[in-house]
Amino acid sequence: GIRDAQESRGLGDVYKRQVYSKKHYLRNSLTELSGGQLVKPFESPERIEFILNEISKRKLGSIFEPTNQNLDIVYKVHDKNYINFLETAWDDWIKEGFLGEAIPTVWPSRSMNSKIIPNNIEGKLGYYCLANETSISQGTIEAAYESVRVVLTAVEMFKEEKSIFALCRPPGHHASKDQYGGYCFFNNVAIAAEKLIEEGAKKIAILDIDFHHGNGTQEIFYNRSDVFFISLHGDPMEAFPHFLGHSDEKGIAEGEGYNLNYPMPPNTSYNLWKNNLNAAISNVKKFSPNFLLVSLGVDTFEKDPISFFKLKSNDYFDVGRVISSLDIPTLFVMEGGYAINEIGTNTVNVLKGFED
Ligand code: SP5
Ligand code: ZN
Repeated sequence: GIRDAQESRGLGDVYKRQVYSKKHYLRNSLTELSGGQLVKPFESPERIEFILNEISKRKLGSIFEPTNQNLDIVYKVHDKNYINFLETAWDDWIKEGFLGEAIPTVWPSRSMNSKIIPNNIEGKLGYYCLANETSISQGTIEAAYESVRVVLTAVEMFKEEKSIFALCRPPGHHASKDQYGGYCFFNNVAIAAEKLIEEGAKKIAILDIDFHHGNGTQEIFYNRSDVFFISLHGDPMEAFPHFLGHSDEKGIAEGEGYNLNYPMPPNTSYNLWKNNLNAAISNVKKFSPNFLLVSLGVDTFEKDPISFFKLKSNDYFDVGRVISSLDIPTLFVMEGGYAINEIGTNTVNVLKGFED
């Protein structure tokens, strides 16, 4: 069952600690624009429930609720106007009398690339959105803040634990300083990194193994050398988010050399993927960070409905083993994974492989 974080503090619990909030359910959008249709979103509440059930079934360890957290840290990662927009978007949309969920229809795209933020909600949606498969619905912002509380509670557990799992939902790695999309609103893993740095950490590595490139995380830390971002993902020439994630994106200014992308083609199987994981791991090792944050998506799975890699359920044990070889305090942060029936198995396989 779910225990209060206070309850077992300092008891030398040998099991992994996990943080989960049932309030993720507040993110319960009904529509995703996909293939020209409005379909039931792939990023659904059931995802996290399946993972939670598998954690209990396979006795992975204690599950904690998030504690009260100072959310000011969100302002260090995201733009103030963007946060204000997210907080008011649903109300503004409803005030216009619209009947569906909030979806933008127009953007400040290349041919009218204005930096002036419109007052009107339809204009604002276009300004702050990077991918409009992601509808904003009632409760979205509350769930997004709860997802941040989950990751911040997990960060606190580094005081007692070397490896932690934050069951974040909604996910975060596509959210940039001032844009939402790809099912993401606040960049949970970036907020965790910023929190650790605020508390004195000098060097953080973020290893993003979600199928999709973590464009938001890359953008947030692109000019910084204290956060090394490394991503394995579907080649943006063929896959979402389409406009970032190429191998020549190495970082800028002080951040040059602290961004690394491993794009891979359709039908990539574990053999090639693992070669790139090993290369990524050896770069993390050279960097020698105080903490490793893993953006953990299992949409690399062969049966994922929106992705094109071919990893098998058993491969995820090995993924966990390889990451654990670094022997660095590690926080796993949940990102994507849409093959509902296997999402629990695949996620827990990574964590079990890591433990062993
Ligand atoms: C966190 C995360 O994994 N976000 C991913 C968001 C991807 N959304 C757009 C997906 C479009 C995929 N279209 C491919 C259809 C394959 N039949
Ligand atoms: Zn993904």
